[in-house]
This record gives sequence, C-alpha cells and structure tokens, in this order.
Amino acid sequence: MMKYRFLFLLLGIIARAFGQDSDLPNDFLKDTFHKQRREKLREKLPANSVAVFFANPVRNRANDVDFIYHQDPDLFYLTGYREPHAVLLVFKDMQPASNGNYNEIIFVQPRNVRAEMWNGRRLGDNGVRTQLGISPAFNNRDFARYGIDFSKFDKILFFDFKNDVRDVASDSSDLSDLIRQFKIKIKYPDSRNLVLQKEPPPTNLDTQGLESIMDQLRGIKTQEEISLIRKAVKISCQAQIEVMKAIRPGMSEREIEGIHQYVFKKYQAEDMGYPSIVGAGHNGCILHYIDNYKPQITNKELILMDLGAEFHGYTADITRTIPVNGKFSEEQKLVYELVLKAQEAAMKICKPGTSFTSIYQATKEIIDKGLIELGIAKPGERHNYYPHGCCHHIGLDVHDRGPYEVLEENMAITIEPGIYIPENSPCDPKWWGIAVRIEDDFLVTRGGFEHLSVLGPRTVKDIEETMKLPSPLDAFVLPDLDKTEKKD
Ligand SMILES: [Mn+2]
Repeated sequence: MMKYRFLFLLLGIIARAFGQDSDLPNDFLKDTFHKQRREKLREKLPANSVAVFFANPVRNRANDVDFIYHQDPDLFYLTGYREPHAVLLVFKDMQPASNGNYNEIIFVQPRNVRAEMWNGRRLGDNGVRTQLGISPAFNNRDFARYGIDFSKFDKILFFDFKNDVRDVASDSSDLSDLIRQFKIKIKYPDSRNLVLQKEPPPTNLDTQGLESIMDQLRGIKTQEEISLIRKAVKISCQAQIEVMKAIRPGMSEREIEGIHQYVFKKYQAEDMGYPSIVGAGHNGCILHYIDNYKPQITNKELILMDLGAEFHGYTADITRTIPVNGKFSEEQKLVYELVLKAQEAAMKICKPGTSFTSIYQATKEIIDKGLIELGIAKPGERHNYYPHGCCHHIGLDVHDRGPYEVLEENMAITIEPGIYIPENSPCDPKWWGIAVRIEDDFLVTRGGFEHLSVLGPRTVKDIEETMKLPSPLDAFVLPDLDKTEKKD
C-alpha cells in the first residue's frame, strides 16, 4: 500500500510541475516573454505617462452564439491573457501604494463557477498573478472604484474607441463598462456625456502615440516569436503540399479549403490567421475571394490558395497557385514564371536597409516588362494586372504591426507579387482567367534573409512533381449522401 501511496504522491508532484492544467499545451509564450515586452514598452513610454490597453470585445455571430473569441493582439503580446473584459495599465514610473509600489496593473473578469461551467475556465485575478505573473491583478468590478489620479500624468496613451462594444446588461463590469468608467476617470471628451462637456477637455490624452511604439516593438520579432512563426509557416506549407497531392478536377473549392484546415488542426494550430482564399479559374482574380463556393473545379484551371495557420497567436501567410490537373498549360506557365521571376528579384535585395518601397519596385519592374513582352500589356499604358503591394509584416496579425520604412534584422515579412487577368481584359482571350500569386514568408537576418516557407513547392517543376505524389486522402472516399439510406 505504501508503495502505491508514494507513487500517487510522485505523480501529483510531476503533474504540478507541468502546470496545474495538463489539458493545455506547454509551448505557449512564457510569462517571462510577456513581462519583458511590458518592460520594453515602459522604456519607450514618454516621461510621466501611462499606457492603457483593453481586451477585444466579444462579437456576436447570431442570436446566442458569439464568434470564437480572439484577444486584441497588443494586449496578448503584453500579457498572454486570452479572455475578454480586461484592461491593462502600464506606467512609466512606479506608482505609490500603501501595500507596495507598482508600475503595472490589470483588471480581469472574475472567476465564476456557473459561467465557467457553461463557457470555459477563467484565470481570475489570482490566476493572472500566479500563471501570467502580472501584479497587482484585480477583478474588473474593482476598476470603477480603484483610485488612480489620471490628471497627474503628462500623457495618457490609449487607442481611441470605436464605439462598437456591446453592453451586457447583466454584467456591470464588462468591457463596455470598463471603457465607460475609464472615460470618466480620464475626463474623455465624449459628446454623449453632457456633464463633462462643460469642462475644457484635458490636454494629456494621447490616442496616437501608442501606434508607433507598438509598431516598433512588434515589428522586430524575438526568438520566442520566431519559433512560433516558424511553426505556423511549416504547418501551412505542409497543408499546401497535402493539397497539391490530393487535388483532383471535380473537387470543390470548399473541399480544398477543408484539406488545408484539417492539416492545420492536425498539427494543433488553433485556427486560420485569416479566412482562406481558395479561388479556381476566374475566382483567383478576386483578391480577397473567401466565398470558396465553386462546387467543381475544372480540368484546365489554375487554383490560387492564400492561407495561413495561426499557431499560439502567430500566423503564416502563404500563397500557392497550382494547375488543378497537375500540369501548367503554356500560357499558365508563362505567367507563373513571370511572377516567380518578380519574387526572386525581390528576394535578391531582401536584407537590412532595403526599403519596403524598393522591394515592391523590384517586382513591379519585372512584371511590367514581362507583361509587355508577352503582349498582355501595351508599352506606355497603365495596367491593372498587379493591383496590390507585395510586402507586409506577419506576426500576431496577418498584416502585422511594424514600421514600413526599411527592413531590419528579425522582421518577419511576406513577398507576394501577383498577376491577375480577369475575363474581358484588353488582351488575347487566351490569357483570361489566369490569376497567379506566389507568396512566401521570410525572416530578415543580418546578412539577408531566411526563407521560412521554403518547404512549400514553388517552381513549376517542383509543383508538378509534388502533384504526382500519392495522397493519403486518395483512400478517404466518403459515400454519396443522396444514396445513403438509413437501415432499420
Ligand atoms: Mn499576404
């Protein structure tokens, strides 16, 4: 008996060592990461200031069903907190308090046995202190009466409110109430608040300054972030590979989207970083085509697939364009290789010091020249076959925060030139319906770049070779639902 008791004791110690909740993955960003981010923010704050961050609102989908909750990326970056109805304050200087000075404070939704049984576990103020390491932490219902004299700060930095937050009548300290209470505390000039209108508006409110501070912080990735981005990118590349192997004429755009998403989730990615764009034929010309409704993709079409897994908050952004039947036609190949050449030209100059504009220019020059050589565009005429930019940061947002001037070491970016030739374009109809985008993810390194999405086949040859490989989905044949009958 004693032996067993000892074993249980040992198991208990091991379980506690791995955190009290073994239902959670253990590769999230650590509390030390978020703490260090708050310290970096504090360094960048102006003298005698406070920065205030609110949680994202809960969004209603319909009736009593909400959209899956997604934290505001700035608040997540600074805390790791993934629940709604919270506000974080980061102070430049130590604030005096009778029970100890503090330079940050957070108010979060309280524990609630009944709510947690319906809607999931909450950290509560205690969990935020012990698991996220943020102190002091209070219940959000304490925010209204918590005494902070905001008039003493030279600057109160916050993102201005969009007035699109629902007030939950049964909860007097939800996000809507936290915002309302904050506005009263800082004497926010709110046209709906008639009492305050009589006073001149305070001069220490700053709704602009945080933008560039957070851009500077989030634009340069730490090693912890890079490893999560690497993972998201790798998962997304594998999803593209599996589709290349599995795709057959006759499948639907939705089915292709589903294969990508199965692979994402197989590798524990929580979600897509943005709705997958899966457009066959002419649909590829719609830049943000997310309907994915085409019931049958046909033999001679290209299919453009722009997607990214979101892994522990960080998202990839990878586009591959492939021939549905496994072989590029002559015209498809000519356009494809032109886009590839443009991407290669941009990659050649991808290094610290290069401007975002010159990356775009490098792709634009190649595409303009190539379109004329192919007879698709006419010399001296403006065309609309390449209507978008080609480079953005990736991270907690797919179009991530960051400075958009010159590339710096440890920026994570995309390079994504494209050519789109919709029906009725002023060129030979043989080009109509060809839409190609090639998008890869890169880490800017000291000497140049690391091609993060190198795993995803990108050349005509590599794509056609990959598409010849057998797919595990070849064996996954489901019955025709119209022909399945229930047997008693
Ligand atoms: Mn992109």
